[in-house]
Amino acid sequence: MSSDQSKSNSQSTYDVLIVGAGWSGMYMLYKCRRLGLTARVIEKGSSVGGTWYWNRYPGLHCDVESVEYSFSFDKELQEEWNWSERYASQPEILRYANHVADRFDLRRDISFNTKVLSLSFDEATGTWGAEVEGHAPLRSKYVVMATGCLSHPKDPGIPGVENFKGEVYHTAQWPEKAPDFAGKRVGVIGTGSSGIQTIPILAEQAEHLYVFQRTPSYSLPAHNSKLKPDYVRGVKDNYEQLRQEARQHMVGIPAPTYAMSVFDVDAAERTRIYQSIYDQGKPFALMVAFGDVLVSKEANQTTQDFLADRIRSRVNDPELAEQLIPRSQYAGTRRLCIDTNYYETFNRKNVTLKNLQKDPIKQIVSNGVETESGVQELDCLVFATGYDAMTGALLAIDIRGRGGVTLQSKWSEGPRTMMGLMTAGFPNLFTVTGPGSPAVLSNMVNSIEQHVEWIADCLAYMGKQDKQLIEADTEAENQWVSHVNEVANMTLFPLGNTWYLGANVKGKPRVFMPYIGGVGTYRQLCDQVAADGYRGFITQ
Ligand code: FAD
Ligand code: N01
Repeated sequence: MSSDQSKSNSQSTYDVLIVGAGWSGMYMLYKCRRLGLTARVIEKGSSVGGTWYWNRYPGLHCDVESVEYSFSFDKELQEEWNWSERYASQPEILRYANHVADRFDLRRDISFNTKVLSLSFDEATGTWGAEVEGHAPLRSKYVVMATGCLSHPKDPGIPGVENFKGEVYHTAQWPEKAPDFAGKRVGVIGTGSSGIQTIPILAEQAEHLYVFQRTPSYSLPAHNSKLKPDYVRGVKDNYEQLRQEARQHMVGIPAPTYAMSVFDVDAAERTRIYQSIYDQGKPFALMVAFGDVLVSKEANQTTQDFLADRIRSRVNDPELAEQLIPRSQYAGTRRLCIDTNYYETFNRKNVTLKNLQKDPIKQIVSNGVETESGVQELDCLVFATGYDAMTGALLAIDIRGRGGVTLQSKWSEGPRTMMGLMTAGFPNLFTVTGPGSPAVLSNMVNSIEQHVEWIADCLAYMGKQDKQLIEADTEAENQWVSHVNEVANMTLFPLGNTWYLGANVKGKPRVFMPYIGGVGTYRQLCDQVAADGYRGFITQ
């Protein structure tokens, strides 16, 4: 145990307990200090970075441009950090996370290799008690859950994994020491964003790569490149304006949003617009290039047709190309992927597509994957099978609010929150990017900053007003949940089988979890609630 850690173990009462040391937890800690509050961060991992600490798989890059997928709260930080690539790689983003931690001396208030197991609210004292693996119990007035939306890997639900005699990896728990795939037969299960990014690299390393695809995804070439110093200078000179635009934008990036219908232009013009965005490698921009792509099936069909043609143009074997094209899936209702050479990888001789829609997996056996047609022998198995998203990390902790009611029971039919920030019956417990907020549909750093700033302002308000408790009002929460559903039902999103709906996890209630009203609109609503003395929240 480090001396810092033993010091932290001796003090057990804080103003704020923060769970998680990704972007959300780090920035929350920074804000707490600025407010003069004592805070302790509990983090499972051995260092900061969250997503970028755990996901070390080869090929991982961000899907929002690096100059935008970064903190804006400190001008000097923004000025001194130089991104080398348009879409930075995981090692570079992790270096940035470490730089932020060092620059603001955050580590002294973070306990690494510790895990929150339970949280319970004591009504007599109005405080939270935490049981923490690897740490003495803690007590705090406030708790901020910065546990991440995509941090709890889901169980792939394939029988027999324990019988496999070869090496097993998960993209979300990738070892620090890179595995050596040379001369080996490697199988990857999953073709979402993680699979699509790592498959081209694994194909270069393995003797033979077998891609087990159940549902194909739409992907755009990233056209990643080194950033030129004069481009970076230009961004920095203009940063304030770019950040302002991002804060007001539907998905948190500084890009135009168009109200025009895809049918306001002829087919040639439409293709020209799609192609121009595609050639720039901008997945978010593609979905907001027209106002109706995410709300009209007919409009969306034009995007699907365009993307399907692009897939055909990248794969030599026409029959194989057809298998890589998503069917019955509205483009953009799953997060669009960006890739480097994903479809081209299937032109390699050492890559085989295993189409699970035609030939489903029966089980994992000692020497490989058994599908209905037989066993594919493998030396290594890589799961890129995704997450129990948005609620997984929260519900993995035994959280008990007023009257000992558990969060699991309150959310048994799906998460219920007031604006993704708090849930009624759980006073003084905040969620960063909680379900009911638009975060996962956006540039998440932008959304995280907005949430953390709202929570910090709320804590400052509580102090100034000498109030002890704040919690979501049940009636306001019900109205928010209805609003989230109402807005979602105006779009194509609820029609997908996606993690946004919990559809990827067996037994999970099927509820559209994010708020799709847009980052800019949501920010204004949150600001208005605060300006109205935290309307929809009960304070005392
Ligand atoms: P996280 O980074 O997930 O951090 C949560 C932390 O909480 C983790 O370190 C975890 O160990 C810790 N934790 C959880 N439970 C406990 C517990 N009980 N006790 C102690 N610690 C706990 N978003 C984008 O906008 N653009 C991108 O390009 C992008 N790329 C992504 C790539 C991948 C592979 C994944 C999985 C997600 C990506 N995302 C992206 C979403 C990404 O999760 C967010 O952008 C962001 O990093 C989330 O930060 P966070 O701090 O909220 O959560
Ligand atoms: O997970 P996913 P992910 N048998 O859920 C398949 C962010 N992210 O880690 O759809 C066979 O998207 C599953 O198939 P199906 C981003 O927000 C960003 O890839 O269930 N297959 C699917 O193909 C993203 O949306 C980046 O039929 C099984 C895949 O596994 C989110 O994280 C990079 C299976 C899972 O895809 C999650 O992405 C990475 C089974 N039993 C992640 N179980 C960037 O680019 C699951 N699958 C920035």
